[in-house]
Amino acid sequence: MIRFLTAGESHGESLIGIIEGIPANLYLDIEFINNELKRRQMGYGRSQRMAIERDEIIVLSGVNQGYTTGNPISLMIKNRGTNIELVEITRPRPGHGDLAGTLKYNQKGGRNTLERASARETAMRVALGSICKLLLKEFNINIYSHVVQIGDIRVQKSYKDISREELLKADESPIRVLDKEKEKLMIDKIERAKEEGETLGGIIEVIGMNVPLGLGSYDHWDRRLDGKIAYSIMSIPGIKGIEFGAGFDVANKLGSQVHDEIYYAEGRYYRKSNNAGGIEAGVSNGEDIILRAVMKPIPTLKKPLRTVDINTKEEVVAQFERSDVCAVPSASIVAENMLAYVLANEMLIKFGGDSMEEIIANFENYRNRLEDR
Ligand code: EPS
Repeated sequence: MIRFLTAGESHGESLIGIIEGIPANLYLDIEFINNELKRRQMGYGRSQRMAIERDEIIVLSGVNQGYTTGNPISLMIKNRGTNIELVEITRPRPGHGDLAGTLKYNQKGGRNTLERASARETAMRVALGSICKLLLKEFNINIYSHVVQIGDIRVQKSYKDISREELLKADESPIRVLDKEKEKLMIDKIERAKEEGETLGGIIEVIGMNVPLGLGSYDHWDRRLDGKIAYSIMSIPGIKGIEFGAGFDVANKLGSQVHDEIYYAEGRYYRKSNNAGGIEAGVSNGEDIILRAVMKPIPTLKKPLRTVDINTKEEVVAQFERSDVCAVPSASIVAENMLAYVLANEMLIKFGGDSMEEIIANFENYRNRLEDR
């Protein structure tokens, strides 16, 4: 089993992460991990802070001569953008954790909540998740993402029409959008929101390719793969909902229009549609895992909403400090890496072992058994 913890404040010295359960003898490609961190930092509409940060990992333990040892891996990312005045937050922002955190932890204000609830923490999640991505790559499992909606502008293309090669092009777009016309409209929209002191949310799509049949289980409620993925994606700051495959649209359709018919060729079962998003009864069915998640607009507004001063109880407007206008493209990279964590963990649950060699042998054995079944 893989487990991880992160620590660190948004404007503290650094972020720290510990991940355990990564098997021995996995090549830890630092360049790949740093590139994932770079992908998360990009995106039109991020705070000026992204020009300051140059996220890079420092490996503190669990790796010897480039390979994992099976020991817990600990990482550090240094914060550079710590140049703001850390004033107390006494006028809590609606939609942020300021008020609940102040009262729950008996604080003078929301500062300590802001520091930990900040999406800065997701930098470390991406670093740790990209170790999981490296593990998945050993089995040719890859994860992609793109942005399908920002504000009310939606890309019409669905996952059915997008190839792997096309998905790779999301990295070339400043907002990870695969439709050039919509991309322009979205960038204009972000620009306008910025001028107006507003913020924007959106929808991301994440795709796991070449995921083997049989990850997850229906034997108990907490082993269902879709449940585990939903939990991990919903844990990303700002995410308010998730759907798989055809998603909420299935409510409008008949059973015969929704379920993916089963075919067989060249020693394997396959489907011509993927409305299930690659999961049936909580188990991966061998098709791509497809999910979409919605992110709310960032709660820190230059054009602030009404709130109550926690000292005077007077009606005031919410506090503002440097923030993003739109972080939807970044959320897609965080979601890729949270999905990688869940899938890598499921690979170990099913094919578990202490070294990569052992896991690969278990996997091959299973694959041979499935052939011509
Ligand atoms: C964030 C506010 C901004 C973002 C930050 C998340 O930070 P600051 O207030 O220092 O400008 O830049 O995101 C990151 C630092 C990051 O690495 O993603 C917030 O309030 O959540």
